Amino acid sequence: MSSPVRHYVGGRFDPTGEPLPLVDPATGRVVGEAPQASRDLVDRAVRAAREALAGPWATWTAARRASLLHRIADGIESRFEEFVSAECADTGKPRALASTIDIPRAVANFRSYADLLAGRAERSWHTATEDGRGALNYTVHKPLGVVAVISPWNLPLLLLTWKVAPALATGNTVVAKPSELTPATACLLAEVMAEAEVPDGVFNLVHGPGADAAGQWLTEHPGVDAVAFTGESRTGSTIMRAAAARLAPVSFELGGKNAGLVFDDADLEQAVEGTLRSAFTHSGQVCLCTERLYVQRPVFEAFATRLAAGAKELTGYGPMISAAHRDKVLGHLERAGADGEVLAGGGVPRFGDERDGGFWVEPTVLTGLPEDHPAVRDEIFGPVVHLAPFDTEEEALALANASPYGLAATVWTGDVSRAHRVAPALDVGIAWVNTWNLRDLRTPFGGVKASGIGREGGDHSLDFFSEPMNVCVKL
Ligand code: NAD
Ligand code: 6OD
Repeated sequence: MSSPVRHYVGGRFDPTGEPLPLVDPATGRVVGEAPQASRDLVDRAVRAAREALAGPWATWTAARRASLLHRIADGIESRFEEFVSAECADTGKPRALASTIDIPRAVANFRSYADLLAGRAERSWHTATEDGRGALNYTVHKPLGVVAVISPWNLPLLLLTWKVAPALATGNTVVAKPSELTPATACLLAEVMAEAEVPDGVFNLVHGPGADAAGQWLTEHPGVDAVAFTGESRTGSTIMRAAAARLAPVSFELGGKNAGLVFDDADLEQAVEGTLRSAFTHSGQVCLCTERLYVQRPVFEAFATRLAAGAKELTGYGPMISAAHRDKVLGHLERAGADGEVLAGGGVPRFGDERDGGFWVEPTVLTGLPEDHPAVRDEIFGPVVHLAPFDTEEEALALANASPYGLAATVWTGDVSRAHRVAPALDVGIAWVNTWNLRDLRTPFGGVKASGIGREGGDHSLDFFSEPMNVCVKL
C-alpha cells in the first residue's frame, strides 16, 4: 500500500483510532491496518463539513466547482498506477479490472459531472395575473447541506466517487465512509482533494465499520442532512430508520438477484460470451451480475453446455472479498450441490502457492434447483449462476419478475420487437438487450423493490443532491 490509511477531517489527515487489520483476499494474509474513527472523530467530521458549508465554498460558482472536479480527475490520473495498486491490494481484484474499470470510471465520474454542470439549465415561468403585470417564477437549486456517503467494498473508488462527484458538483459538503474492508483508495482520493485545493471541510473521510461504529454514528448524526448509500438491502433498511428519525432524504443503491433471459432466436455465441461476463466479472461481486438465467427450452441444452465449458476455461479471476463472504458463497454451493446439479465449478480452486490461503471460489454454473431454493432466491454476490428452462415469453417474464429485488436484467434475442416488448416489462431499473453493463453516465441508474430508492446518474444525481426552491416575484 502506498501510504498509510488515515481519516481526513477539516483539511487535516488524522491517523488516530483503534486499528482494524487489512487482509489481502488473494492470500488471506494481514497486509496492513486502518484506523477506526471514534464517535468524537465522526462528530468533528460532520462539524467540519457544516462549517465549510457556510464558508467561501457557498459562493463558488458552478463553473468554479466544475473546474475543481476536473482538477480532482487530473489528480487521480496523475497517480493512476498508485490507485490501481491500492484497489487491487484491498479487493484482490485483477489488475486488468482495476485499470480498465474502477480507476478510469472514478476519473470519468468527476469529469462527467463537471461537464453536466455546464449544460444544466434553469427553468423560469412568466405567470399571468389579474392586474396584467404578471409574476416571474424561477427556480434556485441549493445544496442539501452535509451529505454522508457510505459505500461498499466491491467497486470501492468507483462507487464512492459516483456519489462524491455529484454531491460536490451541486455545492454540498461531504463526509464519506468507505467500506472498512477497502479503505485505501478513498484515502488516496483525500490526498488528491488536498492537492487539488478542495477547501478544508468540503470533503471529509472517516474509516471504520458500519454497525455500532462510524457508519451508524454518521447516519444517526443530527448534523447530516442526507445519506447516499450503496450496499446491502438490509443495511439500507437500518440506515433508512436512522435517517427517518430526522426525515433526512436518502438515495439507496442496494442488492440484486439479477435475471437474464436467453430466447431461442438469440445469437447463442454472443449470449454465452455475454453471460460469462455478466455472471463472472469480478467473480460475481458486482451488483449488476446475473445470478439467475432463464433459457428457452429449444436452446437450453446447447446453451448450458457452452456456458459450462466457458466457465471451466475462465482464468485470471479474483477471490471473494473476505473469509466470511467466501464461506457464505460456499455454503450456498454446498446446499445447491446436494439439491441440484453442478455443471461447472462448485468448489475452491487449488493453486499450490500462497493463494491457497486466500478466499477463492471457482466460477460455478448450477441447474435443476427449484425457484424457491436459497441459491436461486437470495443474493449470493459470488461467481454463481443458476440456469433454468422456460417455454414462453410470458413464463420468462413471470420467472424474471418473481423476485423481491429489481436492479438489472439482460435479454438476449434476435427479434427486435420481442426486445422492445420484453425489456420494458421487466420489474427492474436497468434492462440490457444483447449486452451487459454498457454504461452511459447520463442515464438513470438504480433499482426497484428491494434494490434501491431513487436514481443516480446524470441529472438524477444532480437532482438528488440539490434542493429546488421556487422564487415568485410580482412584477
Ligand atoms: P454492506 O451493506 O454490508 O456495507 C456497505 C457499507 O455500509 C459499508 O461501508 C459498511 O461499513 C456500511 N454499513 C454497514 N452497516 C451499517 C450501518 N448499520 N449503518 C451505517 N453504515 C453501515 O454491503 P457490502 O457487503 O459492503 O456490499 C455488498 C452489497 O452491496 C451487496 O448486497 C450488493 O448487491 C450491494 N451493492 C449494490 C450496488 C448497487 O448499485 N445497487 C452496488 C454495489 C454493491
Ligand atoms: O456503473 C455504475 O454506475 C454503477 N453504479 C455500478 C454499480 C455496480 C455495483 O456493484
